[in-house]
Parts: sequence; C-alpha cells; structure tokens
Amino acid sequence: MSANERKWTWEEDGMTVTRTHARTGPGCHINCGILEYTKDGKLVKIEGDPENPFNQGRLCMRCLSMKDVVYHKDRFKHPMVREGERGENKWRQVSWDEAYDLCETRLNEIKEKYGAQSVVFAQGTGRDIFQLSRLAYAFGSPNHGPIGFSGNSCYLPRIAAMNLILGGPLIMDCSQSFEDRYDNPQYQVPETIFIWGNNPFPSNSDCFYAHWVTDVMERGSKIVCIDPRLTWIATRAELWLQLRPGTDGALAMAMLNVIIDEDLYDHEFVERWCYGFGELQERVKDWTPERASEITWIPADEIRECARIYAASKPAAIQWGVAIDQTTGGVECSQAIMALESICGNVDVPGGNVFGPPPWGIFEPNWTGGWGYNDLLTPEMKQKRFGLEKYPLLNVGFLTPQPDEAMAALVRGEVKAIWAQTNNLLGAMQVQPEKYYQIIKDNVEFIVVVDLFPNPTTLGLADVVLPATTYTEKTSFAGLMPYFLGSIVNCIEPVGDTRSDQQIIFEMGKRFNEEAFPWDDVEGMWDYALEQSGMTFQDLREKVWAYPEFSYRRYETGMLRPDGQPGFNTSTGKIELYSTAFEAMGLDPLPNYLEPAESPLLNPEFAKEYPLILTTGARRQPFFHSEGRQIERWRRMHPNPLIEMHPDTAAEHGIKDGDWVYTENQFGRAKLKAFVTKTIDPRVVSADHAWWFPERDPEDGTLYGAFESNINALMDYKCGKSGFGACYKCMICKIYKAEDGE
Ligand SMILES: Nc1nc2c(c(=O)[nH]1)N[C@H]1C(S)=C(S)[C@@H](COP(=O)(O)OP(=O)(O)OC[C@H]3O[C@@H](n4cnc5c(=O)[nH]c(N)nc54)[C@H](O)[C@@H]3O)O[C@H]1N2
Ligand SMILES: Nc1nc2c(c(=O)[nH]1)N[C@H]1C(S)=C(S)[C@@H](COP(=O)(O)OP(=O)(O)OC[C@H]3O[C@@H](n4cnc5c(=O)[nH]c(N)nc54)[C@H](O)[C@@H]3O)O[C@H]1N2
Ligand code: SF4
Ligand SMILES: [Mo]
Repeated sequence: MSANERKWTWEEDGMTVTRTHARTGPGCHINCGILEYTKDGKLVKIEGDPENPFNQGRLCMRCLSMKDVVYHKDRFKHPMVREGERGENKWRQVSWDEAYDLCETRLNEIKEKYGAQSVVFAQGTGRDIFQLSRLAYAFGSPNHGPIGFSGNSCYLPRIAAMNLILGGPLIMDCSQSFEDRYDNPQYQVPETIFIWGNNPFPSNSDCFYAHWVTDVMERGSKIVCIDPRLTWIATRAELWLQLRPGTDGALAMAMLNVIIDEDLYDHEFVERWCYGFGELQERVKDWTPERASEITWIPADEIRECARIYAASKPAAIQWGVAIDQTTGGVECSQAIMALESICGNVDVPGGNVFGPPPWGIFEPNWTGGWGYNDLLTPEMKQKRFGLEKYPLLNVGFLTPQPDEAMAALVRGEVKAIWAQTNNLLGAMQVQPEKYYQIIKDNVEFIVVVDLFPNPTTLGLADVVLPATTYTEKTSFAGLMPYFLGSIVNCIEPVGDTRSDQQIIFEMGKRFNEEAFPWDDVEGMWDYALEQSGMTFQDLREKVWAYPEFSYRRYETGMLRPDGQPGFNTSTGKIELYSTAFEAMGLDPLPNYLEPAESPLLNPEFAKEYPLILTTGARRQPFFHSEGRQIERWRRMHPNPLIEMHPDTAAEHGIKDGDWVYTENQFGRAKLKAFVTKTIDPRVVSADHAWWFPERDPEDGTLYGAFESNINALMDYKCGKSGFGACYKCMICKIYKAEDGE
C-alpha cells in the first residue's frame, strides 16, 4: 500500500480510527503498527494494523488490553509534592507551574552549591525519552543515564563492542528494512538462526519482533538455541545447548576454534575485509571444545556440531539477547560472537546480521542518545561524567555515566539530586535495593520522579512526582529502529492532568535554558528532529510510516562510512577482529572468556555454601520489569514471583511446587514461589526479577513489599574491566523452604 492510499484516520462503526504506532508508556522496546479505536473522546480498543509492514497486524496482550492501563484507578493524575517524610505517603496535589517552580528552584540551588554534575538525570528502560539527555545538558549536567544499574548491562556492552569492532550495531535480518518485507527480491531467509541468550517471544527486545522468527521458520529457517532453560523456541530447535549461565564466552571461543581449525571460515571475506585474523587464530588455538565443555557443561561434541552448523549455513543469523550483556565478560563475549559473524561472512548479507540504514540523512543523528552533548555541554562539564576517567570505553557511541561509579559517587555524597524518568530504580535495576535505599534516602537531597503509576521509588524516594501519559495520549515518533520512521499520534486527550514526557522535558528544558529548546512547541521539536528526512511531523502523521533506502553489502559501496569510502566505519576501515581501539584504551584487543565474578570455578570453597547457579530476570509476558503488577487482567496470568528449579533440586531441599522459598547468598535474600520444572538444569535456578506488591497498604512501612521478593538483593556491582557487564544472569546462591509457609 503506497503512502498515498494510506489513511491515517477514518470513521468506522461509529468510532474514530487512528492509524499509528505503539510506544512507551507502558514499557516496550518496539513499535507495533496499531489501529486505535475511540468514541466520545475515550479509547475503546486497540487492534493490530494488518497493513503495517513491521508487525503485519499482530499484537501482544499488552497493547490489546491497553485500556486497562490508560484508565487504571491507580494512575497518577496530578503533579504531587511530598508533605511527610519519604516513604510516609503524604502528598499535596499541586499545579504543574507549582511543581515546575519547585523543581527549578531546588535543582538550581543544588547546581549553585555543588555543581551541575551533582544532578543525575536517570533514564531507565524507557525507549521514548531520548530528549532527556538534552534536558540534562541544558541544565548543565553530563550525567544522563541509569544509576544503580550495574555495568550499563542492557544492550550497551554489545553496542560498545559493535561500534568499535564493526563500526555500528548489527541485527538479525528478517527483511524488516524493506517495506515489502519477505517479498522483496533482495531478501533471503537465513538457513539457520541462532537464538542466543534471548527469548524473543516474551521479550520482543530492542528492534526485534518475535513473530519474525516464526515467519522465517515458515519459510525454511532452522533454529539453534543457546539457553540454560528449555524455552518454547528451544523445543523447536535442531540443537539446544543448555549451558551454565554466564559461560557464553567460552562457547563462542570454542566455536571460533572449531571453525578456524577445520577451515570452515570464509577466506575471501576475511582477507578482504577483516583485520587481525592471525592474532585471532592464535588466541582461540587453545580453546578446544573439550576445554569449553568443562566450563559450559555442554558436551564437546555438541559444541562442535553447533560450530559446524553455524559455518555451513549460508546465511546464518544470530539473534542475541541481554544474557550476553549481563555477565562480567559481556563485552569480551560480544567480541567473540562478532568474530564468528565476521569470519563466516554473515555481516550485512541477506538473511545474516545487518546494519540498519546509517542514521545520517534520516533524522537528527544524536536523537537516540546524547542529543545536546556537542552543543550544550561545556568542555569542563564533559569531563565530570561519573566513571569517564576510569572507563574510556564510555566515550564510544553513547554518553552515559558508568552506573557503578555513579553509585560510588552517590555513596560519597557527590550526587545531590536525581531526576528519574521511566525508571523504577529501587524496583527493577538497583543491586541490593534495601541497602542502597537507605543511602540514597540519606544522601540525595532532592528527587523528582516522572512516572505513570506509584511504585517503591515514588513512594520511598520522590519529593516531587510528575504524572506522565501513555502513548495513546501523546505525539512522538518511532526512530530508534532505523529501519523505518513511524508516527506516534495521540488518539485521546491526556487522562486527568497528565502530560507527555516530551512536553515535560520541553517545558522544564525551557526553564533551564531557553535557547536549548528554541521551538514553539513539542511538534516544532519533532519537525526539527525529522528535518533530514525531508518530512515534517504532520507529513509523518499522514504517511504513518516511511522506509529509508536499504541495501546489502554496503561495505562495498561506501555506504557505511560518513566519508563515503568502501569499508567499515572503523579506524582501519576493516572489521577489527583485533581491535586497535580496544588496544589504545588498554583493553584486550581480542575476544576472550572471563569467568563470572562469582563463580564455583574461581572460588570452589565459597561455592560449597552457595552451590546453585542463579540466573534472573528471564522476561515474562505480560509484565515489563516492575510494571503491570496492578493491572488485574495481567496479574491473573502471573500472580506471584517465581523461581524455577529442577524436580531433583526441589526434592533435595524438601521443596514442592508452589512452596515459598528463600534464595540467599552473601549479599542478601529474596522470597519467591517454587516453580518445579524439568526444563532447567538441576544445578541452576532461574528467578523472576523486579517484584513488588501494589496491592499492599502504602502506609505499612514496607514500600509495597519492595525488599521481600526482589531478587536484586542477591546482586552486587560486578562490572568488567571495560566498565560494562554485570552479574544479573550469573550469580551463586542457596535455596531453602520459607518456614513462614504461605
Ligand atoms: N535481576 C535482574 N534485574 C534486572 C534485569 C534482569 O534481567 N535481572 N534486567 C535489567 C534491565 S535489562 C533493565 S533495562 C532494567 C530496567 O529497569 P527500569 O527501567 O527501572 O524498569 P521498569 O520496571 O520498567 O521501570 C520503568 C518505570 O517507568 C515507568 N514508565 C513506563 N513507561 C513510561 C513512560 O513512557 N514514561 C514515564 N515517565 N514512565 C514510564 C513504569 O511505570 C516504571 O515504573 O532492569 C534491570 N534489572
Ligand atoms: N515482557 C517483557 N518484555 C521485555 C522486558 C520485560 O521486562 N518484559 N524487558 C525488556 C528489556 S529492558 C530487555 S533488555 C529485553 C531482554 O530480552 P531478552 O534478551 O530476551 O532477555 P531475557 O528474557 O532476560 O533472557 C533471555 C533468555 O536468556 C536465558 N539466559 C539466562 N541466563 C543466560 C546465560 O547466561 N546465557 C544464555 N545464553 N542464556 C541465558 C534466559 O533463560 C532467557 O530465556 O526484553 C525487553 N522486553
Ligand atoms: S510488542 Fe506488545 S506491547 Fe510492544 S508494541 Fe507490540 S503489541 Fe505493544
Ligand atoms: Mo534492558
């Protein structure tokens, strides 16, 4: 359907239909095409847009039941200022002007007294508020990014490595860059896809829609799955490798060993486009499948088979997930996986792993991170980003503080205010939340939280709460995935006295620095951001989506480098199997495997006390991290926090399915319900993350039970040498039945 035939709004059965895309809030990492049905100014339902190339009509239950979120009784509907002590739940409803006045006065006082860097603008997993960097920089602080989230361990470890080694991020090719999708004659389905540390069906993680996996399977793709749990997709796989959590790097090193040793790699591509193959060959020489088998628990023959399938499949694609990031050696493991993709000739080929269209020429190039860094921050302030001195890798391609260091600064009393937006820091990402709750409460003078719902962070920490809208109530655009530009158009007016994140940033930004937000309104800001696409926001609203030109093997045509030369956007112009940039930063230029920081191999004595490997946070529908526990229809699907364990493990500890169980290690403990299942290795347990209980009385002093079932009580700051990576997916623990029964 061409843009000319496409209508963006029409009347149907007495309802108005708005054709647009979903976005946050509530949380999601992708933008399905939707039809929003409204009547008398109210949302009636949301349906998938069958014409939209991205999702082709399909939706998950979160958008399908969006009404339950939009009109939920608990939603914040007015700005509020804290009256009693933090955690007492005493609030005063105020006007937006009063709330803004207070924020402006307090934040400027703090800036005057301690410097702008002492204010952290904390963004969580929210994928639609990249303008928050501009707010931080307009204020003068270089510290925009998560705080409390060890090792920036969501996607950024992979992106850091990809930016340096390949010159930009790769993603599995499911034809998503073509408007005509699988019908496009240039496209070819992967022969095999490797689902690695990712579970797309519940997660639909960044830039990737799960249904594409079944789409390509229907067209012939085979599956290899690398996961400690037997997931739905693992049951459909040719090969399922059930590895010890945190050891993916060892598997990747051994796959490289087999592929090079058996001469299965793509000589032509390596000679023409890769730098440092000899060094790589030397590095992986000792990584025999037998050695990796001892580390990963995967039989050596299966490692060989996995390597041979990857090398023989033309093309093969790897869809990897956050499990790679959330190990201490997440960056080094990413280096190894990229080396696999490169030496087997799967980079930027149809059905392999491809770059998105380069962002230049499509939208404001810094839109998805660091917008305002160049034009608003002073050189002195740029140096005051927490962790920058220690971790130079922070300078490549994204500009967040290093969160472990930011928290260390907070502990030293150097963080005086936090502006948190799309971030339930106590509820979802903070390691040892109870301990750090006290420290944040004592050390941070002023905290603003912009959110849709009350949660442990708003209750326990906020001095001011600003109520945000859902995506049905705001305008924005989908551009994080550079395959396409998509409109996000409101179909109803904001509920209560809520405002969109973008409007809040825009209005606060003008107060901090009028010149940094020179536009008349939010839509003017969108026009600016879209300028390079040749469209205004109104054009995009009417077109609904627009796909930039896309082609393959762009290293041959000079389209991957801003200077137009053939090659990759790295300093050697080649894929750096041996990274000159890593070397210059004092990091290991070659891939490697690092044992998780807490490991039975590194510390066998200690492991006797905590004999089980703990992986956490495997995504569940319909929740998004700490969200959605108050949405009744969703909660019924998943009423309690679960810990998965093998029947033998349960029996050994006298635990039955459904028992409440404590999981404990040297850092803390959490209480979850046993889910006994043969789909997990007896030596491993897998715990849900981000649990709290909105049904609790907010005045019972427990912050909605924030510290009872929160598995992050067992986590610690354990990033790698690069400043990236963490231990959320590979801790150690013991379990025992909770004596207090139910
Ligand atoms: N143990 C363990 N911990 C983990 C993980 C794990 O695997 N294991 N995963 C980690 C990962 S990858 C991440 S990214 C972090 C996520 O950490 P967070 O980003 O803190 O996670 P959420 O619970 O989604 O919190 C988001 C908050 O933003 C609000 N919100 C949602 N949409 C919007 C919006 O559009 N605007 C505004 N203003 N607010 C909105 C929600 O109501 C919610 O309170 O958690 C990490 N924590
Ligand atoms: N419904 C829902 N969707 C979400 C989110 C959510 O909270 N809920 N969160 C969003 C966010 S912020 C992110 S980052 C993405 C993440 O989405 P994914 O990348 O899919 O991440 P997870 O579900 O945490 O883990 C994926 C799989 O890795 C397995 N795994 C655990 N440990 C290891 C390991 O050490 N090695 C390997 N190979 N596998 C391991 C788990 O068993 C799980 O099946 O999802 C996003 N989408
Ligand atoms: S994946 Fe689900 S929540 Fe996300 S946009 Fe699509 S339907 Fe909505
Ligand atoms: Mo994430």
